[in-house]
Amino acid sequence: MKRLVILFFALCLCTALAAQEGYRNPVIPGFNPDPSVVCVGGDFYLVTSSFEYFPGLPIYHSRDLVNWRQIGHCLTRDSQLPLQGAPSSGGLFAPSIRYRDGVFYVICTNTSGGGNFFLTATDPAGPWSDPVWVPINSIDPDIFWDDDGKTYFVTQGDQGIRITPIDIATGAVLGPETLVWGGIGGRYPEAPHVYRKDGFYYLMIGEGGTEYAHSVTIARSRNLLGPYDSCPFNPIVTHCNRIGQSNLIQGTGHGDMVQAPDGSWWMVFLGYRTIHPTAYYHILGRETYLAPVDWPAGGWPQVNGNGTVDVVMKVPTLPLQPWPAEPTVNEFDSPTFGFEWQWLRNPVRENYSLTERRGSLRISASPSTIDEFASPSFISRRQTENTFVAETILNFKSLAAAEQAGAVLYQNHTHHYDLLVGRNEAGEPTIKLRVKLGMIDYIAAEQTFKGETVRLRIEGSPYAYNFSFADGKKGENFKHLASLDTRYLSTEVSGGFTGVMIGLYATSNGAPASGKAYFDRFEYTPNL
Ligand code: 6LW
Repeated sequence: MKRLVILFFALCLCTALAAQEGYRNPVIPGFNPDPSVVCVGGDFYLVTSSFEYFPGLPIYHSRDLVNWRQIGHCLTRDSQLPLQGAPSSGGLFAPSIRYRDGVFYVICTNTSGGGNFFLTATDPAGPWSDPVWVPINSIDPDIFWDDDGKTYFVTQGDQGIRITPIDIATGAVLGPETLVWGGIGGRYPEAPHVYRKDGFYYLMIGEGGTEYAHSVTIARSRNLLGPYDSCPFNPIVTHCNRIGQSNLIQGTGHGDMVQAPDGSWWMVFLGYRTIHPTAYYHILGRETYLAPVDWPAGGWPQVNGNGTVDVVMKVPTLPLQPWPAEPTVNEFDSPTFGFEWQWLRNPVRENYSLTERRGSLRISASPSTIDEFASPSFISRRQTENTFVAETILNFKSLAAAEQAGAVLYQNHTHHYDLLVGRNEAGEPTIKLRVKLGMIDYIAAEQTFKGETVRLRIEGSPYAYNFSFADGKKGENFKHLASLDTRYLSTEVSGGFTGVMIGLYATSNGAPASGKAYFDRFEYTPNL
């Protein structure tokens, strides 16, 4: 009897440990839109779009769909990713990731050079192949292999979703395209993915456009090329209804589904966190969200019960396997950049060095500026929470006159706040806070200070960014320079498909450049 009681409690403990309760959305914060996911064995791999940023298409790994770590990028060579002159929110649009016979496939569109393509790799951390281009003009491509062994290119179009047989070795089109489904009438039917289940082909898409009217809808057919019947309770995901109207999360749509090793189904999709349920604007861009899917045999998928999600998700999860926390301080004592760092377009590599001065990132000033579609001396990482502290130590001794360096909050080339150090006409070290909002371009604050090293600090809060600085490497008494509204860096104001990036920058503003800036430390501490 005693043994039975112990066995019973052990069993309860295991089941409690196995199916753990709850997780926090977004599962990948900061601008990580248009997520696509695949499961191979017990591992999940997910890619998101990256537009004009280089390297392209971050790839993430997880063992529980909740905890994700970045394992690299799919496009890391200039030969793979021509982004010269790509406009803000140009470049790489929505990707798809799929797996077949030991090979990973990532399918995407470079809207600034080449169009649709796919890459292959046997190791998702790379290296990935050079692009195989597919001569079909569209965005949001995916690939589906049917029982007939043929490969089909599934993509969007003005009238709806199109399916075309292609040669997976060359990308060549092998037959006519078939328009299979136009959605339920929402704007921009896009982001198609096909799933084979219980004798049906399920076609899932995004509709409504990537703003507040966004949604996910689904249809099914017994034949890949249709006709498709729409799900009677479409849309299966949206916050554009009475249930979702006061939710902090808005714009939910563009999803992809995956079956976990335990047979459970899940959906990843994009959405964004507004500043407050009554303050309808967002600065972090579109992030990656996760929801459980109840998909009965021969039935329709139901997402988290009512098609909406919350930041705090009180639902059973797969056994949670968290990764070690990302360090908040970077002393630049590694010879290579971490995966979180991104350049605007194809970088001028000689303008950056992590080895020239140990423990420092050297950025050489460039005539190019972040106001143009060029490759400025600018490297950045995603702002992932509305509340954060970012700080860096800048030694600007080697900057030439009229050259500037510092930290930037960058939404796009027309909307950014620049905390820059240089020298004034009298040669005095000067810190300036520049506000660039479209045609509005002015210096919000300016101060002179002593020395050639300065600590720059930016504190983010939902409604305001606070800018301050301290003289010298060890300076502790930070002087408040100014506070600026977050609203004006929001997507609602600036447009675009990305999110705020926190960057390090050096420029000669168009003049011939010769100077260097040394960043001795970078700290980014997000507050959940
Ligand atoms: C993406 C399209 C979309 O390709 O926005 O949200 C485009 N939907 O599906 C860029 O993210």
